[in-house]
Amino acid sequence: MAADKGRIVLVGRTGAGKSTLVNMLVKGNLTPPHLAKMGNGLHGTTKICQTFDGRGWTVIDTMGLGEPDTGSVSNPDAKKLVSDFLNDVKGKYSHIIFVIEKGRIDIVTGIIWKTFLQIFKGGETNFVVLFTKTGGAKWLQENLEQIKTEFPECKQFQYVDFPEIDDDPEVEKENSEIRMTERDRLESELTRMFAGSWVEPDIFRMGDVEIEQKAENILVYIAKLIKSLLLKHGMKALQTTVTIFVAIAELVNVFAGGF
Ligand SMILES: Nc1nc2c(ncn2[C@@H]2O[C@H](COP(=O)(O)OP(=O)(O)OP(=O)(O)O)[C@@H](O)[C@H]2O)c(=O)[nH]1
Ligand SMILES: [Mg+2]
Repeated sequence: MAADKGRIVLVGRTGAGKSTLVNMLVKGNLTPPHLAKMGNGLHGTTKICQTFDGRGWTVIDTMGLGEPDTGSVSNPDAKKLVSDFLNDVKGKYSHIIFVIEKGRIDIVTGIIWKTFLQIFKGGETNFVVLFTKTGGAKWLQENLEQIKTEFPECKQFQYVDFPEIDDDPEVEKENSEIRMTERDRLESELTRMFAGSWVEPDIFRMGDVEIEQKAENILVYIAKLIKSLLLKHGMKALQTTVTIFVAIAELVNVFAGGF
């Protein structure tokens, strides 16, 4: 099907709501069977990058970053993980969307955002930061000025709330209508934003060798970033599973030479 509305890539932390967005945009509703499997937000559900077409959209769903369920990943695997990711998201886009669950702007989200900036360098004009589970427009309106300072590289901010499927048919009927209204509003906002202008991030033109190099650079970059954050905030602040693509310990060993 022709992607006349746009071609979107969704990137963000585990459980942010990327696959839910795929289902709403490409299928139009959350009625099972789902196109993209959705999770409970705790463990990574989407393990690979997948492209979906429908309702005029092409949407690339990516695996959640930040909380992989595997433990430590060895360096060659880490590099392959990143270069595979780069190859999967290499493309032209109408919207490059960073998806965040409301209330989850913290150090981990900060690291993922900075990694996102590295991955999609050259595509900045079409960046969107999209907050999910906001419970309406108010939260973003009230916090927009602060949020803009957290994401200075981005010029477009949006919110959405697609309530989860409810077992009670009466409640579900209402939820389904809310989701449809939300979908239509979000779609018209997305269409308004860039009105047919697409971007080609730098990786779009890269061959295999350059992608390999970029993957290496990104790993070194993340390692340095984490090292500086550790120095600034101390180990405690980062003792969660800060494991963007690979385990911290691995990054430390390989690139940073210990802390
Ligand atoms: N209330 C509400 N719940 C949402 C929204 N978006 C997603 N959820 C719920 O959040 C959970 C995770 O959603 P997913 O769409 O699987 O998240 P994901 O970003 O694809 O997660 P990974 O594949 O693990 O990276 C599910 O229980 C969804 O029903 C939203 O806008 N509002
Ligand atoms: Mg998913």
